[in-house]
Amino acid sequence: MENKTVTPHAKGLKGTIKVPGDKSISHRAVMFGALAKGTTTVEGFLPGADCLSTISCFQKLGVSIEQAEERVTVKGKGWDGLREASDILDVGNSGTTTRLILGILSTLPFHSVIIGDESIGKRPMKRVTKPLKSMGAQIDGRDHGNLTPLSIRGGQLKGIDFHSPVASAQMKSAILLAGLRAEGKTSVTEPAKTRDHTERMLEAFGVNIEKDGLTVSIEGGQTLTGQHVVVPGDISSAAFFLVAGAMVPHSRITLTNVGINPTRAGILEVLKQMGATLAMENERVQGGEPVADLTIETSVLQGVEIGGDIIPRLIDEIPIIAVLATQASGRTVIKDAEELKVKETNRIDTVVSELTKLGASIHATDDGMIIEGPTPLKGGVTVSSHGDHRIGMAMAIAALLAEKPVTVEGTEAIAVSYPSFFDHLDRLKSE
Ligand code: SPQ
Repeated sequence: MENKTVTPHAKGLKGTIKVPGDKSISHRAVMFGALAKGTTTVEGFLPGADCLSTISCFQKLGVSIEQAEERVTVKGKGWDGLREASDILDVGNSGTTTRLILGILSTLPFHSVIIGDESIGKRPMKRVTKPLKSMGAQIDGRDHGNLTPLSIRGGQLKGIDFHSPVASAQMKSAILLAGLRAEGKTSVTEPAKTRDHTERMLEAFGVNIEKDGLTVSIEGGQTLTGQHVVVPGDISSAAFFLVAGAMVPHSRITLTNVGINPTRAGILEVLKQMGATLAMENERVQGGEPVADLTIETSVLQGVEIGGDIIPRLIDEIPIIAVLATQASGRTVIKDAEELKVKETNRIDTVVSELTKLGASIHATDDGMIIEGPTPLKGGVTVSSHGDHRIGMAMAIAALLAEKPVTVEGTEAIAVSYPSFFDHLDRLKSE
């Protein structure tokens, strides 16, 4: 296990950072490239551990994929070009790889086995395997097909009209991908709008999609054609430095080329509501996704209430929003966020336990947390990532404001989504 001691840095973070490529979009670019006919080239790919797991799974399924840093070339031969793997498919720590590949494998007339790490082994897959089984796929695994290892035998599926009980882009995507090869129409209706990268990118690959409010529908039998995909910077990675810039005194940070897709940009609304000085420049559309350069400065912050439909639009940013809330005046309430319990860790428990070690006034609720601020954060303690990249980064940012150095245990997890995180942090400290 790797540990990192982060020294406080109250004298300010300054500079410009280009955050790495969006994780959700990088996964989809490789997957859709593998399903498409013709070559797909990806620029700005995130070479994080999760996206490398996606590449390795599709290579095992017979797809030629070359990756060098942020450039990927996928030589797709269409769905029929995928072959039974001679080995198990290891998804590592990646929930996105697991759930989306389940949708794809359900349509393929051969046997596959998916495994992942200890964290993946605890994450619920029935939310995806149940509807896929009702479409005709044969899937089994521990806990009646809920937990990895999962064994899949796919084949000809029937379209479904699925009303999802939880707002999850991974569920929506898995079912739509299966629907692409199913007989008839497949519809997914969500309780609240989730990230729409699958819909946007499938359209760019030539697929016809119908959207009506919270319902997305797709006709089976459509083909994908290889594309050039430009991946924007990941707003979920930018979030750590947006928060650092807002709360560390004397800071001014510019983050360039950040994806600001409204289904992901809830953090920007929350920062503004909390009083952050945040500017957005150079708004443009790149590869079907809106992007902008964001500049944040040290700000006077107030607590807020966050709940309802905004939650899926900032679910992965809640750990770092909790850190920000420790420095805001008054109470911050985060509610309707039960989904935090089924991420890489139970992020309600891990955020509350680690911020408590730093002296924050925070307590868990059934569906979120309540934080009272502002509180000074104490140093000289050891906190843990619990193997969760977002918890590791949130703790490293919190440590910038502590009274003494803080040791963050398990920092290797950060490579899942932001391998250059500490290099970027050091650069902002030194400018
Ligand atoms: O891929 P994984 O492990 O599920 O990653 C996380 C993360 O914090 O990076 C969640 F733990 O992001 C998910 C996100 O929470 C990525 C994702 C996607 O790319 O479709 C959707 C969200 O998950 P869900 O379950 O709400 O659909």
